[in-house]
Amino acid sequence: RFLQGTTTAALATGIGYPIKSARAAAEFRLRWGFNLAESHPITTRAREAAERVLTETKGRVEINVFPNNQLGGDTDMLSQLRAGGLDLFLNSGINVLSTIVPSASIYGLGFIFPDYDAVWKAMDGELGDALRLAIGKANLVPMGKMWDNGFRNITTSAKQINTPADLKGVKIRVPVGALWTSMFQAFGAAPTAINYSELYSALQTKIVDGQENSLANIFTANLFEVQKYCALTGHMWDAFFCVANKRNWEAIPEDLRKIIAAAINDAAMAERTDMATLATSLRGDLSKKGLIFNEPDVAAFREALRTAGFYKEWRAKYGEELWTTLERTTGKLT
Ligand code: X2X
Repeated sequence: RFLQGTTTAALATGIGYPIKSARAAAEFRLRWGFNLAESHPITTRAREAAERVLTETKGRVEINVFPNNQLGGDTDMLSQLRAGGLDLFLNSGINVLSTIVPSASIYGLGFIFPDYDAVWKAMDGELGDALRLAIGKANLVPMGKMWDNGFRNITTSAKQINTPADLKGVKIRVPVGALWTSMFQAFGAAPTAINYSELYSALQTKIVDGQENSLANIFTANLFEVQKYCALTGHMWDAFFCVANKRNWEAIPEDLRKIIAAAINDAAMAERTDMATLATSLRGDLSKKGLIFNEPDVAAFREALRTAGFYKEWRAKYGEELWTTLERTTGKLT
């Protein structure tokens, strides 16, 4: 490929191009998009992975990282990924990815993981493997390790949420995935599915009164500016799959693919540690920003889901095989 015009011109004129721009053009240029803010650890670790890939492939593979919905919201990015304009996409299995791989959302069922040990045992194990298999059948190539998106808590602006009854009729934003809408309907709230790219403005203009997310996202997306209360419900845990467009991925030679996958998976592991570290300080940081925290009785929220028939309904949707795989790691749920 003849893509070296800039380099040649820079050398010929002797103007001070930094060394980086003077390297030979990469054989493979990949676009990697996701919704998280620039300051989120996922972005930092994704950029690190891209640097490592460039070094280890001796410049043959250049990954361009587009955080913060720079390429459009999740719904748009998923279309771009499927069409091949986007090569790599980080997305929650409960979010838009579930619109093409419904089973990928199963780990988002409310209150199924007590802590991170339980989470990673399931997602790095049999349950995660089953979901990666399902994603593979949809012509997407999942990397082996998921990226932590945290346990989720509910924020609101008008009133504090202490019990499930407090959620009655509350207009709450949820991501674009059927499980999320279903869960907040089961709580008695009025959920609206909105992409993360539109979340800040939806809260600011009061299209919705509240939302639910990890403290890391509440912090890095500045949601504390447009929310007043945070109820520490920890109602579900979420993470991102890194998925590649199959055709584009298979066009890359095997040895280079190995380097890319290893760099991405190592970055995911480092990001998990970042999130664990952040978890110890975010509540304090957000309090300083004015967010008012409360710790509701979480059992009441779980009971509200059970009473509404939420687990039964989703058991039927996921099917007995996947449900059994899930319960092998979580214990009996219904
Ligand atoms: O959209 C969200 O709330 C986010 C960033 O947490 C997800 O992608 C699920």
